[in-house]
Amino acid sequence: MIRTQSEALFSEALQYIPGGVNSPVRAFRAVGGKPFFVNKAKGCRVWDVDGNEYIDYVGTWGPAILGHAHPKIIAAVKAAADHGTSFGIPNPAEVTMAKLICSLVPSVQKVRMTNSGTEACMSAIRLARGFTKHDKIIKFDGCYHGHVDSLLVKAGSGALTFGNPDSAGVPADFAKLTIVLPYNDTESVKAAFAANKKQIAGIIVEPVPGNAGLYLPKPGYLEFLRESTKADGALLIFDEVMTGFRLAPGGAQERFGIRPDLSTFGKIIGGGLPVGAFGGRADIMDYLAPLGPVYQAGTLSGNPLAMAAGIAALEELGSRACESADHPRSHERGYDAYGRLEHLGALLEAGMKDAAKSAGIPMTFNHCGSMFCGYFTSEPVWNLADAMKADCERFKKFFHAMLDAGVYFAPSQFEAGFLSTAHSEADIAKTVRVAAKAMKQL
Ligand code: KE4
Repeated sequence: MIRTQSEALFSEALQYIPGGVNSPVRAFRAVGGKPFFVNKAKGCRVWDVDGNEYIDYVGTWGPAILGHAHPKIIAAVKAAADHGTSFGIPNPAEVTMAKLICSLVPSVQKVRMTNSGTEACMSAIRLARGFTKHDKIIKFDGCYHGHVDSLLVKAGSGALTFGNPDSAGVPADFAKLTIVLPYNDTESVKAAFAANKKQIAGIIVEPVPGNAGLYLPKPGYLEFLRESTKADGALLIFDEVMTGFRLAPGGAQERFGIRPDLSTFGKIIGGGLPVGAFGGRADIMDYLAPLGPVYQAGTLSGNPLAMAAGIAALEELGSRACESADHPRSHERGYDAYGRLEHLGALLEAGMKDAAKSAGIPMTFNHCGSMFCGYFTSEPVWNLADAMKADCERFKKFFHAMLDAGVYFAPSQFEAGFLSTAHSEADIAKTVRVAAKAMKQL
């Protein structure tokens, strides 16, 4: 594929933006080569500045669950923009959004909007510490909760008592209050609570981790985290920035039947505009300013354009019929967005597994609803250590072969892929056909 205009833009970007990008994963460092620049997106496709078309399985990292430029979202943003872009004064859309989130997610009795998932997770951690008056936090390796100082932490030498910074600029003293444990492992959680009795403010966890590829909770694991936190007076915080409103209308907590104390959200509820949110039990949320002693704020929190886009997205997701003329089942009444996403996820998994088998390539393909990751390993992947066994060199070759054939997967073996209601069975058939061909060259 010719990408001369993207290359020229990247050279220019490198002069003004660190690494030429506003978020590191976009720089293609994990797959080599140079990023392409997009100036148009519609449905499940994006077009780069050289006019190349790609079937998009990144979906701007989750927000585009209805596909790009969904007409109802675009219309909502245009209508809202005519009345102003920001007020810094309460606006009706904030109430509509809060009621929608509370109605869709039963564990959320009150919710506060932010401008990113990072802010949501940072605020939820501060709230958990303020409410419990405990300082330590447990997180899991491979889980990402935004670039929060206290969460950019890797397992420390005293793994059960404190962590070490996972980024320059994070003071060791900050990291010491964060304990990092292996995901899907119950013994380490028991040992951490035993070694830190009544010192843990909370566990923050991606219920279905999507930031080291994608792996699932083992049966009973999330229930175990719920009981362990309750027994010690710690809070259970579900980071549903990625899974929220995607894995079910009420997110992973609905899919797996868990009631966390707090949850964080983002992505889908902004319809592609900057957004985050955190919510949960009213007795905890009421510790927030201006009611309580935990301070949290944001100039653009509840921004009217982001609210309009997010409300349109949630209402469309909840509508009973998915509007997409080219989908063979869209005419069926009651064939709703979530049923369709499950169907497409299963179709992609079956096709990719067949492609790998026919090419004689070891691949573990994990999926949960419309989130997925194909790891180039023959081993099952249940945590970060398993994921690290994947053949990244093979992934790099596969990624570029797919990209040159017009299929855009996440530019890292350690990222999740996302389906949308705008993907069709024909798109998946093409993707699988191209993947089978690419795998034969690996
Ligand atoms: P943001 O601050 O990027 O809105 O959200 C941070 C965040 C928090 N929690 C989870 C579970 C997340 O997946 C994220 C952000 N996800 C990444 C995808 N790996 C965003 C892509 C990027 O960083 O450019």
